[in-house]
Amino acid sequence: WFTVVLGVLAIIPAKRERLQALRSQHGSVALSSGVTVDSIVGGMRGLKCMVWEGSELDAYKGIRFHGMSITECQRKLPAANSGEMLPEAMFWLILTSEIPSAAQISSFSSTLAKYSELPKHTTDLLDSLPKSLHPMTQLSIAVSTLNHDSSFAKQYAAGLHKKDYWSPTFDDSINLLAKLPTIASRIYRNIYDAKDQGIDQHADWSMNFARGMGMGENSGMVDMIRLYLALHGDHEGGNVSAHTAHLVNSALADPYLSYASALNGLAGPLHGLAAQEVLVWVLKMQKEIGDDASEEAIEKYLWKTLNSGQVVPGYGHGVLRNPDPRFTALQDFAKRTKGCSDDPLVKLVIKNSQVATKVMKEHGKAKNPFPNVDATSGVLLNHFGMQQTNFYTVVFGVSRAIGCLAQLVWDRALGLPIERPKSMSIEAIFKAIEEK
Ligand code: FCX
Repeated sequence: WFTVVLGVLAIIPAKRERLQALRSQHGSVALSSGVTVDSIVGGMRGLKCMVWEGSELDAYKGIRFHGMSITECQRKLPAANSGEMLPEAMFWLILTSEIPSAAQISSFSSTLAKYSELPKHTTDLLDSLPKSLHPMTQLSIAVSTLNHDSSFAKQYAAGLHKKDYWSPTFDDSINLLAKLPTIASRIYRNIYDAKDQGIDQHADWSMNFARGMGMGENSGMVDMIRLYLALHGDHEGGNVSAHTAHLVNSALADPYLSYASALNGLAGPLHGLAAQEVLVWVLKMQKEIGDDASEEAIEKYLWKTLNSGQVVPGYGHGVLRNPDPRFTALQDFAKRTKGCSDDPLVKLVIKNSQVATKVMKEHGKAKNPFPNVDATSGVLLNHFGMQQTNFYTVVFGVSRAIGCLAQLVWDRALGLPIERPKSMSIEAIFKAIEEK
């Protein structure tokens, strides 16, 4: 092991130099139509190379669900009695491009409740996992086990015609949506010893999620979960979780295996885990500089993070070049919910959002100096009673299924092929440029 490590260490500086030279000398050279060296070595930023039906992301306006902004969705989608839009209505819109009626959503919520029960092998496995295992790992494991009863896998093995793949994909997707809150809340109870209030067959998806965590009577939390699940559902297809689900499913792995893979990507700190990272970072800041910290003290704390080579969690974005409208929607929720904006930690997050953008601009590296959704989601979950920061990405994981699973249905209905982009070594790219 040691000799191999030494061998790798010896060649890292030279390889880094070659990559740097490639970018600085030939970054804008296109190797195939529209595909520059920069896009090949730069994480394929902005490369238009996949179909995604449910939503589109504009760098300045933010997310649109079949053309509708978040505010329009809040106005037009069926809502709970409290007025908060229902995430299952967002799923319907994303999948069908139609605004469902209240009656359709009420019946859909009941369907989700009806299929929410988990198979015994899944609950036994979940109950056997160590409490110290990260809840995202537990979620991904549990979702994978549902593949045991996949309609798609069974019908495919029995010789299903290609044109019908979408139908069992749809069945598995609805079944998975129904079961995700049950899995997530079981993980919550197993790790944090909460009380199970049981599934209410007449309640909506979010209420049953909250009930599974013993929070069904906490109306602020239930509404926060409704909004959170609706907002995080889809953010077009290029992000790590969405793209992973689409990629893995393109090999005709069933929706459970595809979505479990997406969850493993969501668990990365530059993606969904940022929700957890933000609150951990803010709590450390609070401990170090206090609740009522001055702008100078916040600024100093931000520079300390940046100067130690770490990212400021909750800031920056691969596509957005303005404050994230999902961030704004959550901040609006805090403003209209009694007591929320008086919470010292919520106040600190708001103050930080003003100072951080200024510091990020001065730092000059991030193309987007503004807050993304993760900058504020955790502090609100914390306000309503979910203090367990390492569970925040699980809530994200329940939500992101909305967009990923709707797309898998379309992927199979449209007969999209297995994904197989072309890769090249650094030297092969140099050679291709020379030969041009
Ligand atoms: N703090 C410090 N540096 C940052 C930064 C931040 N918040 N955001 C970007 N940068 C740095 C990058 O690390 C990169 O540095 P490098 O040149 O040394 O590699 C440089 O600025 C340019 O990056 P940029 O093109 O602006 O951003 P990317 O598309 O590469 O990355 C993410 C986008 C979101 C990964 C990046 O902004 C980041 O790490 N943010 C913090 C983590 C976070 O909040 N993630 C959640 C994002 C999202 F909302 C979600 O998926 O949920």
